[in-house]
Amino acid sequence: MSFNLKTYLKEKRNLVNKALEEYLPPVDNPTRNLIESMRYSLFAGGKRLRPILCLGTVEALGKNPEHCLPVACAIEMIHTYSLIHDDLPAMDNDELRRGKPTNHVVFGEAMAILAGDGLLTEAFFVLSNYGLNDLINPTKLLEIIRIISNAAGCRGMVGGQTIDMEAEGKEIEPSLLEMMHACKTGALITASVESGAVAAGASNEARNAFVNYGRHFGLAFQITDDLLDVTGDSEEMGKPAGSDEARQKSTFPALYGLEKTREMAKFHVSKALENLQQFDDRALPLRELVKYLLKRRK
Ligand code: GRG
Repeated sequence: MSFNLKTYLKEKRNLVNKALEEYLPPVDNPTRNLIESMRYSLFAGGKRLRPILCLGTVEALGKNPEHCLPVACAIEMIHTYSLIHDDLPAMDNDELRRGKPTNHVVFGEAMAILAGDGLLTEAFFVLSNYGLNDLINPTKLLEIIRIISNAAGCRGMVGGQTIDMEAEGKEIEPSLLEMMHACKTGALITASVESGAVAAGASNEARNAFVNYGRHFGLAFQITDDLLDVTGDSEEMGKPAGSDEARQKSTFPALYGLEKTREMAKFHVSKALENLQQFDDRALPLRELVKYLLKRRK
């Protein structure tokens, strides 16, 4: 079967961008600045990785991914809020993201906080307002909301961010490093595939396989992100390389060295692929996507 990942990603990104436009409130007074600030980061050129994982899972299970667009877009809104808050002076104090000035640099700190709050809340509005359709019934929608809120909050992303913040400048145990990443970036990635699986009506066995794919994908993603911070090109990445070391962050390369870290990335990619073995050719995009992590440059 011939398959072009680049074309696939572009097609899915377009679908997601169109749906986001449809769901977002219009830029209008008196909240013009807030909506502009939310839109600025939401349309700043993100890869749309999490929504694509969600749609790809629905497709792998033979269902129409378009029915899952509200779920995919809600996840991207949560992801974008997390990046806006992560860049704030009180957190990482970053001035560049996706090659553009960060939200607080453009709109000021207070508005950036509100834009993040707005996006997080909007995600759950989108889910509840647009989520029900021929594929997703109320029971599935409630389960999807449970999965996403669990992954985004203190048991997931916010919890991971807390561990990260408190570990800065300290050397942490490898097990805590893995747990931090599983929560900080892995949880939302896993929730993207799991919610797609629930929407498509996966059996328990299939759902577990996707969850395991998501966990290994998340770790491979974070490990390759750490590698890029050491070996990547600032211009291509749209953010400065070497920032982890400058901040004395515990990373996989710092703990294990480059060679072992590359092996670990390969290991998680192969485990992710192993979990897709039971699925047919419709899972090809998910297979190619995880393999692509080993080649990514941003
Ligand atoms: C502030 C509550 C709160 C959480 C922040 C996810 C996160 C938690 C921080 C991001 C820190 C970071 C840069 C981690 C490295 C991996 C990562 C999540 C990169 C950004 O995700 P991509 O590459 O971004 O999918 P794009 O720009 O493509 O959307």
